[in-house]
Amino acid sequence: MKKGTTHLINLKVNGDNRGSLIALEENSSVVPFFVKRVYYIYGTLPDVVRGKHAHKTLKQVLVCVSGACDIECFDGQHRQTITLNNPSQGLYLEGLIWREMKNFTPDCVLMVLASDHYNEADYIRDYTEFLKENFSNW
Ligand code: T46
Repeated sequence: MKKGTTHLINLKVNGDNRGSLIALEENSSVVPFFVKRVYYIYGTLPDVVRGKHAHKTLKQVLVCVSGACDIECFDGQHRQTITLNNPSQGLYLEGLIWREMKNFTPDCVLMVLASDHYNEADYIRDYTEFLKENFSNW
């Protein structure tokens, strides 16, 4: 299975005296895949931890379009926590990344662009299985 990668993307803001507009285009340098699904997460209570899984093949770009939340990412070797609190930043996730989303503000709306339809078979929800898959990668 593919080793996990994450990086932050600065999104181009089209701003004028009316406010701001950000456009996301599929198959571009910003969203490097064809978008088959968009979903968004909101109304998450502040003490709730979401995620706790990895994906086998899915590529995603996460954008916090309102409010803030922390995304904890673990590629099997390195752990990092990325705070998404700016709609002009996206977080790219690909390959084997164990992700946990936490510290949602009440106004948080986390929008996700995904490279494939929802498929439960693409999830690794068991942490031991994730570590085993990763171990065979290093
Ligand atoms: C991810 C992180 C960032 C669907 O029916 N369709 C969908 O497209 C999705 C994403 C979920 N669901 C159902 C499956 C569950 O019954 O919605 C319920 C909640 O999903 P889940 O517990 O997987 O949600 P999160 O917030 O833990 O994780 C989600 C994504 O599932 C996941 O791909 O990377 O956001």
